[in-house]
Amino acid sequence: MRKVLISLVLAVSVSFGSFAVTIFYDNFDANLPRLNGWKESSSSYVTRYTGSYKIGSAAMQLKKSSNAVAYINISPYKDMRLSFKMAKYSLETGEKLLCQYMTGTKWVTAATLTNTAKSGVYYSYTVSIPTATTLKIRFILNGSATNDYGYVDEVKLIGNRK
Ligand SMILES: [Ca+2]
Repeated sequence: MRKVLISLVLAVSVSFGSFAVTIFYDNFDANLPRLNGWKESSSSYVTRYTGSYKIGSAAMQLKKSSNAVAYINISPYKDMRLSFKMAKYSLETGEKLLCQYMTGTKWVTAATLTNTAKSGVYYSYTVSIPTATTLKIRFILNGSATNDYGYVDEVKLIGNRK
């Protein structure tokens, strides 16, 4: 019985032993004229959006064919996890909203939201990020018309200090 208790205490202290820190977080709720910390392919197609499909007071909206990239210095960190939420509206067959990341020379697809997803509903994703110097996170909408929309919210990168 005592042995069981000790293992339990050990297991708890291992899981809470190192506290994850927030390395990057954007909920797009800050009322700024432009998205802060993102490089947009187009300032008219990638915007801060306060309409129906958001968490909190705003989200990032991507229109037609566009993307937004964030560059994050991750050299002090390890055990990283990237989480984010994506929604779509009015996408047709073959059109999709993607999240990709790069820590070396190749983009890795973290999540794909296709036209078959429910419109205006946020889907949550979490992926592990390998240890590296720089992390690029990219959201891409492969739509074809200006009424094809992708939405991104609650982008968060957590990790432990090395
Ligand atoms: Ca938000």
